[in-house]
Amino acid sequence: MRTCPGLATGACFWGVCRVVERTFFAVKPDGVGRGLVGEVLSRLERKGLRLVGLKLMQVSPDLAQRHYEAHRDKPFFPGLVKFITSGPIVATVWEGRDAIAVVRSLMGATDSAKAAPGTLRGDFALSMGSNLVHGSDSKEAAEREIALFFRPEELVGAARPEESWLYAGE
Ligand code: RTP
Ligand code: MG
Repeated sequence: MRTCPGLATGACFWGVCRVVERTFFAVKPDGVGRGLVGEVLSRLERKGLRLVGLKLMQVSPDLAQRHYEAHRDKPFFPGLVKFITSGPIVATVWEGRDAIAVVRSLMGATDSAKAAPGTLRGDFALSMGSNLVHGSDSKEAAEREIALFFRPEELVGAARPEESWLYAGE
């Protein structure tokens, strides 16, 4: 595989070029505090997604408010900001085919008690508030959230040798 010239997040396999999607994904303070970082990230790695950004960080109230600005008027907003700033998170960016939808499906439903077994929330959480992980829910959100948490130079594309097996020429 090689990176396509002219495409910010493109890739070529056997001469076929495709646009690869990027998404923002975070392990929330409960996941870090419960020692589940490795377990969580390994699910995305095993799926075949490519890790292109990673940092352990403390979210400030200002960053939390900007990240969750779509929920600013909701009654749960103050609690959401309090929770996401209550301890370190692991902020990541992943790349791959349909990465946004793929990560959302690996996460499971927002209310962990209702999340399907086999999903991250379904297997490791019980709560609506402390629901372990965050993932961008649209292309616009992914672009916005990646830019909020990472500088461009912090994102590193590292091809995985087995990608020729992961993508059947798509
Ligand atoms: P996230 O943004 O954290 O990845 O979660 P999500 O997309 O699955 O859910 P979203 O609708 O974006 O809500 C953001 C977070 O707010 C809390 N929430 N509480 N009490 C409630 O009705 C309620 N609804 C949402 C959850 O912690 C959710 O992760
Ligand atoms: Mg959301």
